[in-house]
Amino acid sequence: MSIKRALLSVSDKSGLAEFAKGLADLGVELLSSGGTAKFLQSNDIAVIEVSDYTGFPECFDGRVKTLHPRIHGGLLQRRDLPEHEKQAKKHDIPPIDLVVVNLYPFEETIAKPGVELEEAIENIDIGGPSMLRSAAKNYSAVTVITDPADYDSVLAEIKENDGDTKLSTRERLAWKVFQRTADYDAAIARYLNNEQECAKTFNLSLPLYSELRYGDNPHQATSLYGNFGDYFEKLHGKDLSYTNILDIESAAAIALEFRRPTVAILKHTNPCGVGCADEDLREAWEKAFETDRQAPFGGVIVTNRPMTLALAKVIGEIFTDVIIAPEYEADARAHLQKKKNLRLIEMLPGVEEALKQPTIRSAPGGIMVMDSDYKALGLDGIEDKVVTQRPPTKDEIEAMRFAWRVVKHVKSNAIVFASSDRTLGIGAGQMSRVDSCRIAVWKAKEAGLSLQGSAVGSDAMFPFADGLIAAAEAGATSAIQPGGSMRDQEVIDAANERKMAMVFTKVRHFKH
Ligand code: 93A
Repeated sequence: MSIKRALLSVSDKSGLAEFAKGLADLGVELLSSGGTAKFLQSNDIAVIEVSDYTGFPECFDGRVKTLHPRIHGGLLQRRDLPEHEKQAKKHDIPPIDLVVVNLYPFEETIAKPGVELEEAIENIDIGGPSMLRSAAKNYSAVTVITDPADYDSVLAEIKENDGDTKLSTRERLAWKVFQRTADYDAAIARYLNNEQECAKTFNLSLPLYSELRYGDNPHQATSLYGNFGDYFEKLHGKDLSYTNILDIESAAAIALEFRRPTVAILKHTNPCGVGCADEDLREAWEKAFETDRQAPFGGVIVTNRPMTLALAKVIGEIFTDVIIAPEYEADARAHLQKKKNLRLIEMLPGVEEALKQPTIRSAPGGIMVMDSDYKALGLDGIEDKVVTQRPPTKDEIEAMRFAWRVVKHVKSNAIVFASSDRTLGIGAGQMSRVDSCRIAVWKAKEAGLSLQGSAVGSDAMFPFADGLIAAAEAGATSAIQPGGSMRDQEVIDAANERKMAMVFTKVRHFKH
């Protein structure tokens, strides 16, 4: 039996014209779905459109093109059963001997960053796999090709083999088809499972933004949902991981806390140092870096001004994982891009709005949705919030403001020593506040920085006087904290005894 009729319906049209021409030259009648028919006709190859062949138009935006008994009957009818032959005659369903189908590019579609669920769904091919499977099931009589790489060898075989393929070839091609449709369906299932996990967890239908490099650890797979790309753009460097995303969020939040040109260095979402300057970003960097010259290794650097070549050159000297800026001057970017693995991130306009969105965390069996802490600060009317006998000097107020803006972004329990334009010592994430205070004092000493006349900021109340006393003994002359402890009076007394000025913001900035 020789091949008389072929059906061609492909998304990837490479190599198709030559193959179809070869078939037409052998006298094979060609049927094609709309786009493929147009493509072949534009290559001067005669085809019958499937809609003419079935007498039924393509409909529902092309969702139904080839799903018709005249097509599937043509593919599935057995050639060795008289009963099938009878039915084929009765219903006027001639046999189709060869099928060439490759599928809507589902995998390529979902690999695009920021792809919407709707676009992904429209790229799920139904008619294509159906034809492939019908033909592959009937491989005893039907040749089925889904890989353009098979065109040449199949055509050669048809020519050499009296107008038909060998059974062994058809069997191999059928196996290839089922492998392909299985892979295709697996990709769809994987994608929808992720979508549903997200929808289930957040009761939101956020699109998958991208799979991340990995989670906290390499064995933890992590996916990012939503519109991250609307706020941050990666200009250069390795793929982002879960910890990168957390760091980027923390870094942006700190940098945008300040109006003056600011540089902050972070590690594991905590600032190692923050510095402000009037103009020169390098000066801001120096102040930030002096706070801690060791911890920034492998860290994150952020600035709230366009990255200059001068700053790029100094920070390019230390090993950094991620750099974030609202813009990069061309020479600064070129300089930093010399480092293959360094990730360069641009903060896009509107990022402050994103930081004001609620914080979502998993909880056993559900999720917690919490207002963002980005909005509240607690510095308004700071002069009226003094609780000590001595009011703060202007400098002390500025230092307290600085300490408060930073301590808000440090993991609790958090203590920050600062002057008006820089951090001097940071103690983060300890189980007792007094230990955070001791660590901040020790870090300042290690960095060779004097805490004399500094302000100490505490993200939550001092529950006892000991933390405040430790700060005073280290040289702090002003303190800023929410207040609200049962022992507030003891803490105020300790401050008064040491002639400190202290402010109660009445706003707490725990960060867990
Ligand atoms: O939308 S579908 O799921 N419904 C169909 O009936 C159908 N028939 C063929 N997809 C369908 N196809 C696919 O269209 C093929 O698998 C192929 O990828 C593509 C070719 O369409 P066109 O010939 O219009 O470019």
